[in-house]
Amino acid sequence: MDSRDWGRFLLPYEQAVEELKVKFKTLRTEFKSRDEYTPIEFVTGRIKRISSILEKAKRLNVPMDKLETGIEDIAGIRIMCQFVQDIHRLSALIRARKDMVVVYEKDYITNNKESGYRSYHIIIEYPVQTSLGLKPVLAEIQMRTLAMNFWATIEHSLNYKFKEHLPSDIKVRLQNAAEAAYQLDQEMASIRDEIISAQQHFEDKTHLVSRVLNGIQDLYYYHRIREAAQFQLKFNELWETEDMWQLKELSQELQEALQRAKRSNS
Ligand code: 0O2
Ligand code: 0O2
Repeated sequence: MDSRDWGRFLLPYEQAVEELKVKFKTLRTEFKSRDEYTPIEFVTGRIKRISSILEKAKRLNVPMDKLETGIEDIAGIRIMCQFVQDIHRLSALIRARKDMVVVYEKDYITNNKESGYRSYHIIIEYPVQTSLGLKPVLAEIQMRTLAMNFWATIEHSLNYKFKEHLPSDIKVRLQNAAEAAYQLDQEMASIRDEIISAQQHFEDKTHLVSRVLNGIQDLYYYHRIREAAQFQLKFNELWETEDMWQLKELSQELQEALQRAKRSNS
Protein backbone atom coordinates (compact mmCIF):
# COMPACT_ATOMS: atom_id res chain seq x y z
CA MET A 1 0.00 0.00 0.00
CA ASP A 2 1.42 3.41 -0.82
CA SER A 3 0.81 6.55 1.27
CA ARG A 4 -2.03 7.76 -0.99
CA ASP A 5 -3.89 4.50 -0.41
CA TRP A 6 -3.50 4.95 3.35
CA GLY A 7 -5.10 8.38 3.15
CA ARG A 8 -8.09 7.02 1.28
CA PHE A 9 -8.27 3.94 3.52
CA LEU A 10 -8.31 6.03 6.71
CA LEU A 11 -10.80 8.66 5.51
CA PRO A 12 -14.02 6.84 6.56
CA TYR A 13 -12.41 6.10 9.94
CA GLU A 14 -11.62 9.80 10.43
CA GLN A 15 -15.20 10.62 9.55
CA ALA A 16 -16.48 7.99 11.99
CA VAL A 17 -14.34 9.42 14.84
CA GLU A 18 -15.46 12.99 14.15
CA GLU A 19 -19.14 12.03 13.98
CA LEU A 20 -19.02 9.81 17.07
CA LYS A 21 -17.25 12.54 19.07
CA VAL A 22 -19.98 15.01 18.15
CA LYS A 23 -22.69 12.47 19.05
CA PHE A 24 -21.34 11.68 22.51
CA LYS A 25 -20.50 15.31 23.28
CA THR A 26 -24.07 16.20 22.27
CA LEU A 27 -25.40 13.48 24.58
CA ARG A 28 -23.51 15.17 27.43
CA THR A 29 -24.90 18.60 26.46
CA GLU A 30 -28.40 17.13 26.34
CA PHE A 31 -28.17 15.80 29.93
CA LYS A 32 -26.80 19.15 31.09
CA SER A 33 -29.51 21.17 29.35
CA ARG A 34 -32.11 19.14 31.27
CA ASP A 35 -30.19 19.85 34.51
CA GLU A 36 -29.70 16.10 34.89
CA TYR A 37 -26.65 14.27 36.14
CA THR A 38 -24.52 13.37 33.11
CA PRO A 39 -22.78 9.98 32.91
CA ILE A 40 -20.21 11.55 30.53
CA GLU A 41 -17.39 13.69 31.91
CA PHE A 42 -15.52 14.22 28.64
CA VAL A 43 -14.95 12.59 25.27
CA THR A 44 -11.81 12.14 23.16
CA GLY A 45 -11.14 10.31 19.93
CA ARG A 46 -8.29 9.27 17.67
CA ILE A 47 -7.34 7.41 14.53
CA LYS A 48 -4.78 4.67 15.13
CA ARG A 49 -1.36 5.60 13.82
CA ILE A 50 -0.30 3.72 10.66
CA SER A 51 2.73 2.25 12.45
CA SER A 52 0.45 0.95 15.25
CA ILE A 53 -1.93 -0.58 12.69
CA LEU A 54 0.98 -2.37 11.00
CA GLU A 55 2.40 -3.59 14.33
CA LYS A 56 -0.99 -4.89 15.46
CA ALA A 57 -1.66 -6.56 12.08
CA LYS A 58 1.67 -8.36 12.39
CA ARG A 59 1.01 -9.38 16.00
CA LEU A 60 -2.48 -10.71 15.21
CA ASN A 61 -1.50 -12.20 11.81
CA VAL A 62 -3.99 -10.03 9.95
CA PRO A 63 -3.29 -9.89 6.17
CA MET A 64 -3.15 -6.40 4.64
CA ASP A 65 -6.39 -6.93 2.68
CA LYS A 66 -8.26 -7.88 5.88
CA LEU A 67 -7.43 -4.83 8.01
CA GLU A 68 -11.02 -3.59 7.95
CA THR A 69 -12.31 -6.65 9.80
CA GLY A 70 -9.08 -7.75 11.51
CA ILE A 71 -8.23 -4.51 13.36
CA GLU A 72 -11.21 -3.26 15.31
CA ASP A 73 -9.76 -0.12 16.86
CA ILE A 74 -8.58 1.89 13.83
CA ALA A 75 -11.32 4.32 14.86
CA GLY A 76 -11.29 4.85 18.62
CA ILE A 77 -13.55 6.85 20.93
CA ARG A 78 -12.82 7.23 24.63
CA ILE A 79 -15.47 8.34 27.09
CA MET A 80 -14.49 9.34 30.60
CA CYS A 81 -17.02 8.96 33.42
CA GLN A 82 -17.04 9.92 37.09
CA PHE A 83 -18.22 6.56 38.44
CA VAL A 84 -18.29 2.89 37.41
CA GLN A 85 -22.14 3.01 37.53
CA ASP A 86 -22.02 5.69 34.81
CA ILE A 87 -20.17 3.27 32.51
CA HIS A 88 -22.96 0.69 32.87
CA ARG A 89 -25.60 3.35 32.24
CA LEU A 90 -23.74 4.56 29.18
CA SER A 91 -23.31 1.01 27.83
CA ALA A 92 -27.09 0.53 28.03
CA LEU A 93 -27.61 3.82 26.14
CA ILE A 94 -25.17 2.67 23.42
CA ARG A 95 -26.91 -0.72 23.07
CA ALA A 96 -30.26 1.04 22.62
CA ARG A 97 -29.03 3.36 19.84
CA LYS A 98 -30.23 2.91 16.30
CA ASP A 99 -27.27 4.65 14.61
CA MET A 100 -24.65 2.06 15.63
CA VAL A 101 -24.65 -1.70 16.10
CA VAL A 102 -22.83 -3.36 18.99
CA VAL A 103 -20.63 -6.17 17.67
CA TYR A 104 -19.28 -7.32 21.05
CA GLU A 105 -18.13 -6.06 24.44
CA LYS A 106 -15.00 -6.55 26.54
CA ASP A 107 -15.38 -6.06 30.28
CA TYR A 108 -11.88 -5.23 31.48
CA ILE A 109 -13.42 -3.73 34.63
CA THR A 110 -14.55 -7.06 36.08
CA ASN A 111 -11.71 -8.94 34.37
CA ASN A 112 -8.80 -6.53 34.42
CA LYS A 113 -5.81 -7.17 32.15
CA GLU A 114 -2.62 -8.62 33.62
CA SER A 115 -1.01 -5.17 33.44
CA GLY A 116 -3.75 -3.88 35.79
CA TYR A 117 -5.63 -2.13 32.94
CA ARG A 118 -9.31 -1.52 33.56
CA SER A 119 -11.88 -0.12 31.09
CA TYR A 120 -15.08 -1.24 29.37
CA HIS A 121 -14.70 -1.67 25.60
CA ILE A 122 -17.56 -1.86 23.12
CA ILE A 123 -16.82 -2.69 19.50
CA ILE A 124 -19.44 -1.18 17.22
CA GLU A 125 -20.22 -1.19 13.55
CA TYR A 126 -20.87 2.36 12.45
CA PRO A 127 -22.25 3.31 9.01
CA VAL A 128 -20.39 6.21 7.40
CA GLN A 129 -22.17 8.05 4.62
CA THR A 130 -19.63 8.60 1.79
CA SER A 131 -19.95 9.96 -1.75
CA LEU A 132 -19.75 6.35 -2.94
CA GLY A 133 -22.55 5.21 -0.64
CA LEU A 134 -22.82 3.73 2.83
CA LYS A 135 -19.60 2.31 4.30
CA PRO A 136 -19.87 0.42 7.58
CA VAL A 137 -16.66 0.66 9.67
CA LEU A 138 -15.66 -0.93 12.97
CA ALA A 139 -14.90 1.38 15.88
CA GLU A 140 -13.89 0.82 19.50
CA ILE A 141 -15.56 2.77 22.30
CA GLN A 142 -13.51 2.70 25.51
CA MET A 143 -15.32 3.77 28.66
CA ARG A 144 -13.38 4.48 31.85
CA THR A 145 -13.58 6.34 35.10
CA LEU A 146 -11.28 9.31 35.68
CA ALA A 147 -9.14 7.12 37.99
CA MET A 148 -8.85 4.36 35.35
CA ASN A 149 -7.91 7.00 32.78
CA PHE A 150 -5.27 8.51 35.06
CA TRP A 151 -3.65 5.09 35.47
CA ALA A 152 -3.94 4.04 31.79
CA THR A 153 -2.53 7.34 30.48
CA ILE A 154 0.61 7.11 32.61
CA GLU A 155 1.05 3.37 32.12
CA HIS A 156 0.63 3.75 28.35
CA SER A 157 3.31 6.45 28.18
CA LEU A 158 5.72 4.32 30.26
CA ASN A 159 5.07 1.27 28.09
CA TYR A 160 5.54 3.37 24.99
CA LYS A 161 8.87 4.63 26.27
CA PHE A 162 10.24 1.34 27.62
CA LYS A 163 8.43 -1.10 25.28
CA GLU A 164 8.96 -4.68 26.52
CA HIS A 165 11.80 -3.64 28.79
CA LEU A 166 9.69 -2.41 31.67
CA PRO A 167 11.48 -3.75 34.80
CA SER A 168 9.45 -6.41 36.59
CA ASP A 169 9.38 -4.50 39.90
CA ILE A 170 7.89 -1.51 38.05
CA LYS A 171 5.26 -3.82 36.54
CA VAL A 172 4.30 -4.98 40.03
CA ARG A 173 4.12 -1.40 41.30
CA LEU A 174 1.92 -0.47 38.33
CA GLN A 175 -0.37 -3.41 39.14
CA ASN A 176 -0.55 -2.17 42.75
CA ALA A 177 -1.26 1.37 41.55
CA ALA A 178 -4.08 0.01 39.34
CA GLU A 179 -5.57 -1.70 42.38
CA ALA A 180 -5.31 1.56 44.37
CA ALA A 181 -7.10 3.40 41.54
CA TYR A 182 -9.85 0.78 41.62
CA GLN A 183 -10.19 1.11 45.41
CA LEU A 184 -10.44 4.87 44.96
CA ASP A 185 -13.32 4.38 42.48
CA GLN A 186 -15.11 2.09 44.94
CA GLU A 187 -14.64 4.49 47.83
CA MET A 188 -15.89 7.46 45.80
CA ALA A 189 -18.90 5.41 44.62
CA SER A 190 -19.84 4.51 48.20
CA ILE A 191 -19.42 8.14 49.33
CA ARG A 192 -21.68 9.16 46.43
CA ASP A 193 -24.36 6.61 47.46
CA GLU A 194 -24.26 7.94 51.02
CA ILE A 195 -24.59 11.53 49.83
CA ILE A 196 -27.56 10.61 47.62
CA SER A 197 -29.28 8.74 50.47
CA ALA A 198 -28.56 11.66 52.85
CA GLN A 199 -30.16 14.00 50.29
CA GLN A 200 -33.13 11.60 50.09
CA HIS A 201 -33.40 11.66 53.89
CA PHE A 202 -33.29 15.46 53.83
CA GLU A 203 -36.01 15.54 51.15
CA ASP A 204 -38.16 13.15 53.24
CA LYS A 205 -37.73 15.36 56.28
CA THR A 206 -38.65 18.51 54.34
CA HIS A 207 -41.82 16.88 53.03
CA LEU A 208 -42.75 15.48 56.42
CA VAL A 209 -42.32 18.84 58.15
CA SER A 210 -44.49 20.66 55.62
CA ARG A 211 -47.15 17.91 55.82
CA VAL A 212 -47.31 18.21 59.61
CA LEU A 213 -47.40 22.04 59.57
CA ASN A 214 -50.10 22.09 56.88
CA GLY A 215 -52.07 19.50 58.87
CA ILE A 216 -51.94 21.66 62.00
CA GLN A 217 -53.19 24.64 60.01
CA ASP A 218 -56.07 22.52 58.64
CA LEU A 219 -57.04 21.53 62.21
CA TYR A 220 -57.32 25.23 63.08
CA TYR A 221 -59.50 25.63 59.97
CA TYR A 222 -61.86 22.94 61.37
CA HIS A 223 -61.87 24.82 64.74
CA ARG A 224 -59.98 22.03 66.54
CA ILE A 225 -57.99 24.69 68.40
CA ARG A 226 -56.95 22.59 71.43
CA GLU A 227 -55.98 19.57 69.34
CA ALA A 228 -54.03 21.77 66.92
CA ALA A 229 -52.12 23.39 69.80
CA GLN A 230 -51.26 19.93 71.23
CA PHE A 231 -49.92 18.77 67.87
CA GLN A 232 -47.90 21.99 67.56
CA LEU A 233 -46.31 21.37 71.00
CA LYS A 234 -45.45 17.76 70.10
CA PHE A 235 -44.02 18.92 66.78
CA ASN A 236 -41.82 21.52 68.52
CA GLU A 237 -40.39 18.80 70.79
CA LEU A 238 -39.66 16.40 67.91
CA TRP A 239 -38.21 19.18 65.79
CA GLU A 240 -35.65 19.76 68.56
CA THR A 241 -34.70 16.06 68.82
CA GLU A 242 -34.85 15.46 65.02
CA ASP A 243 -36.55 12.12 65.66
CA MET A 244 -37.77 11.24 62.15
CA TRP A 245 -39.50 8.05 63.21
CA GLN A 246 -41.64 9.82 65.82
CA LEU A 247 -42.25 12.66 63.37
CA LYS A 248 -43.68 10.12 60.93
CA GLU A 249 -45.95 8.77 63.69
CA LEU A 250 -47.05 12.29 64.56
CA SER A 251 -47.88 12.95 60.92
CA GLN A 252 -49.96 9.74 60.83
CA GLU A 253 -51.87 10.71 64.00
CA LEU A 254 -52.44 14.17 62.58
CA GLN A 255 -53.94 12.74 59.38
CA GLU A 256 -56.31 10.59 61.47
CA ALA A 257 -57.34 13.62 63.58
CA LEU A 258 -58.00 15.53 60.35
CA GLN A 259 -60.21 12.73 58.99
CA ARG A 260 -62.24 12.79 62.23
CA ALA A 261 -62.57 16.59 62.04
CA LYS A 262 -63.73 16.41 58.40
CA ARG A 263 -66.28 13.70 59.19
CA SER A 264 -67.83 15.60 62.12
CA ASN A 265 -67.91 18.76 60.04
CA SER A 266 -69.88 17.22 57.18
P1 0O2 B 1 -13.79 22.07 26.22
O1 0O2 B 1 -15.11 22.63 26.62
O2 0O2 B 1 -12.88 23.04 25.56
O3 0O2 B 1 -13.14 21.32 27.32
P2 0O2 B 1 -11.77 18.61 19.06
O4 0O2 B 1 -13.25 18.56 19.39
O5 0O2 B 1 -11.38 17.75 17.89
O6 0O2 B 1 -11.23 20.01 19.00
P3 0O2 B 1 -10.71 16.60 20.69
O7 0O2 B 1 -10.00 15.85 19.63
O8 0O2 B 1 -11.89 15.93 21.27
O9 0O2 B 1 -11.10 18.05 20.29
O10 0O2 B 1 -9.66 17.05 21.72
P4 0O2 B 1 -8.92 16.28 22.85
O11 0O2 B 1 -7.64 17.02 23.08
O12 0O2 B 1 -8.84 14.83 22.53
O13 0O2 B 1 -9.83 16.54 24.12
C1 0O2 B 1 -11.20 16.34 24.08
C2 0O2 B 1 -11.88 17.11 25.15
O14 0O2 B 1 -11.59 16.50 26.39
C3 0O2 B 1 -11.42 18.56 25.21
O15 0O2 B 1 -12.57 19.32 25.46
C4 0O2 B 1 -10.55 18.59 26.47
O16 0O2 B 1 -10.64 19.82 27.14
C5 0O2 B 1 -11.17 17.49 27.31
N1 0O2 B 1 -10.22 16.90 28.24
C6 0O2 B 1 -9.04 16.32 27.98
N2 0O2 B 1 -8.47 15.87 29.10
C7 0O2 B 1 -9.32 16.19 30.10
C8 0O2 B 1 -9.30 15.95 31.54
O17 0O2 B 1 -8.37 15.37 32.09
N3 0O2 B 1 -10.38 16.41 32.23
C9 0O2 B 1 -11.42 17.04 31.64
N4 0O2 B 1 -12.48 17.43 32.38
N5 0O2 B 1 -11.48 17.27 30.31
C10 0O2 B 1 -10.43 16.84 29.56
P5 0O2 B 1 -13.29 20.07 24.30
O18 0O2 B 1 -14.14 19.09 23.56
O19 0O2 B 1 -12.28 20.81 23.48
O20 0O2 B 1 -14.20 21.05 25.07
P1 0O2 C 1 -3.45 2.91 20.71
O1 0O2 C 1 -3.51 3.22 19.29
O2 0O2 C 1 -2.18 3.33 21.34
O3 0O2 C 1 -4.66 3.35 21.49
P2 0O2 C 1 -4.56 -7.12 22.89
O4 0O2 C 1 -3.75 -5.83 22.64
O5 0O2 C 1 -4.38 -8.14 21.82
O6 0O2 C 1 -4.40 -7.62 24.30
P3 0O2 C 1 -6.83 -6.14 21.60
O7 0O2 C 1 -7.95 -7.08 21.30
O8 0O2 C 1 -5.93 -5.73 20.51
O9 0O2 C 1 -6.04 -6.70 22.83
O10 0O2 C 1 -7.44 -4.83 22.09
P4 0O2 C 1 -7.91 -4.38 23.51
O11 0O2 C 1 -6.95 -4.81 24.54
O12 0O2 C 1 -9.32 -4.72 23.69
O13 0O2 C 1 -7.81 -2.83 23.30
C1 0O2 C 1 -6.65 -2.25 22.87
C2 0O2 C 1 -6.61 -0.85 23.44
O14 0O2 C 1 -7.01 -0.86 24.80
C3 0O2 C 1 -5.22 -0.31 23.47
O15 0O2 C 1 -4.92 0.34 22.30
C4 0O2 C 1 -5.24 0.65 24.61
O16 0O2 C 1 -5.85 1.86 24.24
C5 0O2 C 1 -6.13 -0.08 25.58
N1 0O2 C 1 -5.34 -1.00 26.41
C6 0O2 C 1 -5.41 -2.34 26.42
N2 0O2 C 1 -4.58 -2.85 27.33
C7 0O2 C 1 -3.94 -1.82 27.92
C8 0O2 C 1 -2.96 -1.71 28.95
O17 0O2 C 1 -2.48 -2.69 29.51
N3 0O2 C 1 -2.55 -0.45 29.28
C9 0O2 C 1 -3.06 0.66 28.69
N4 0O2 C 1 -2.61 1.84 29.09
N5 0O2 C 1 -3.99 0.58 27.71
C10 0O2 C 1 -4.43 -0.64 27.33
P5 0O2 C 1 -3.42 0.32 21.78
O18 0O2 C 1 -3.15 -0.99 21.14
O19 0O2 C 1 -2.51 0.72 22.89
O20 0O2 C 1 -3.46 1.37 20.68
